[in-house]
Amino acid sequence: MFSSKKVVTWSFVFVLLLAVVTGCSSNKSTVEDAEAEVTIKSSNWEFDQQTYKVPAGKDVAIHHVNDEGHHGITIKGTNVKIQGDGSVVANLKPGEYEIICDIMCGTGHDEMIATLVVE
Ligand SMILES: [Cu+2]
Repeated sequence: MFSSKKVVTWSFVFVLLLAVVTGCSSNKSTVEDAEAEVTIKSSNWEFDQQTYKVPAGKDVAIHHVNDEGHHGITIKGTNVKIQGDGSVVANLKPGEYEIICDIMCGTGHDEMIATLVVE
């Protein structure tokens, strides 16, 4: 006896396994297994460096830490956006990208600009 319920269950398991296998082979890595990392620290009202460098074409863990105040970063021309403290993984093309604070943090907000060099 081969019930249709069983067929549905096994199909589901198969699809799930397929998803796991293809998921592993994709290049979307986690913060833990990124190939490089960079930490951007914010205070009132500046980033701890004017320029940050990361390798191109690699999974880079980008960390944002608020040392003082409450800030967030957006890296223009990429989909990197971290509001408050946090980390994301990005694989970027070579170039220079502008890092800005994207949380209205007060007087010096507009001056919070840095550069991310990807090479
Ligand atoms: Cu700001």
